[in-house]
Amino acid sequence: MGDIPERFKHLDFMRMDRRTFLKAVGALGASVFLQNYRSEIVKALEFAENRIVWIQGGECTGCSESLLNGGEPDIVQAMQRLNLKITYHELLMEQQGVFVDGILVNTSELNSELYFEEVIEEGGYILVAEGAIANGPDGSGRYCVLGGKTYKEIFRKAAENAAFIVAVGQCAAFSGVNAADSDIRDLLDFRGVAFTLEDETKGILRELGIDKPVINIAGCPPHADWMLLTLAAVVLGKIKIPEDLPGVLDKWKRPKIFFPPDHTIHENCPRRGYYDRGEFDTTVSGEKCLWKLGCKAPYTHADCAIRRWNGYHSLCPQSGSPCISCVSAGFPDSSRPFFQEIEDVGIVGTNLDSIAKVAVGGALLAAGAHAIKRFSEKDAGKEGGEGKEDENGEEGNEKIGKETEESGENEGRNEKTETAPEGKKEG
Ligand code: FSX
Ligand code: SF4
Repeated sequence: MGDIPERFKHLDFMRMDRRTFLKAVGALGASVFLQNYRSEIVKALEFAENRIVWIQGGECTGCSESLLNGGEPDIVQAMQRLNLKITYHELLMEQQGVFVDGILVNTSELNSELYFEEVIEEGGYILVAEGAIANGPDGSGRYCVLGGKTYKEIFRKAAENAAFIVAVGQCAAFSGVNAADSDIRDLLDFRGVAFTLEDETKGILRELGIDKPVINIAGCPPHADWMLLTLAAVVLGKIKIPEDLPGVLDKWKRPKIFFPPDHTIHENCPRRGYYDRGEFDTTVSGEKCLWKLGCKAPYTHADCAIRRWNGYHSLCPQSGSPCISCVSAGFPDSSRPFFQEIEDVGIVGTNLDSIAKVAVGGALLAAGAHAIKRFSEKDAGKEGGEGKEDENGEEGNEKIGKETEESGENEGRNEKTETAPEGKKEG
């Protein structure tokens, strides 16, 4: 992310109000942020103890991997600078055992179990939950058992004594791939912490009767910055819990600074020029726009294209993979089929009003004009809309339109659509 931008250089960081702080955090990478404000952070945290208990359920460990691969700063540096103490982390403690005179006296599994009980007893920690929580079969949670206990029970204990909960990754936030449509989905009954897919009534906290503040760090996996900087903002008192949460989180409990309601990945995609000129790849490994290969970035709200991944260098569409919108609450089913042009599955191109609402990034310039043309040819006279219904009986185009409409990002987009260059009108 480079050096600290001029506009942030002379600010007294610790005196910033929340809005400015969040802007700074959003504009700076974790590395620049932590380096430049190190002394202030140390001062602020002199007496603070920020214990983190990190538990893992139904997941692939990609979230922890993403954090560990964050790079600059690495997790150890970040912990030191933020005075974070990862008191318990299932994966990192895997090899831990109790030693007496240098000799291992117990199994790591038993040790971490005993240790976990102690830590939970103390309470007051930040609970970071990674992975979905199995509720099946029949509410027993037995489809995910760790060390003889159900993860549902482990989660319950950890959640009850936590100060608040950060659900990292799509699985913890929304159940993610665990809740993908399948013959056994209902039997397994995997839940997210506060939501299951888009359903807030099905979060495991509600099922367990626990009321705790929750922050969702979406993504499969989430960017290391999203996790680290959220924790930083909270431990520095810049986000006060629970009173500040309604202002800083969106309706999916995601920090708006990283998942901006008025910004989509498509707006800053390095392939955007191709999109605007109507030049699309139709097979993988090309260099043009990936819209026709199913790119979902035009309606995906995340700062991936500004922040970028892998040391702030790249993002999925940049490296040749269409965005699969892994930060959307309904993921993965809401993004399926992953590699098929959206208009072919009825999201764009069935209803002119909805096309305006979809507001794909900068305006549906190329693909949008193309979609409108196809609509006009194929479906003229059917403007009432015969869009493909998803399993909730909701039209795909309406569903996407709703989110963008709420965010107010549609304004002006329709106008641009009408100015789409001539060259886009291929059949
Ligand atoms: Fe889920 Fe985390 Fe996807 Fe994996 O562990 S968010 S499957 S990349 O990473 O929980
Ligand atoms: Fe980039 Fe995808 Fe937008 Fe094309 S549709 S410009 S690949 S984000």
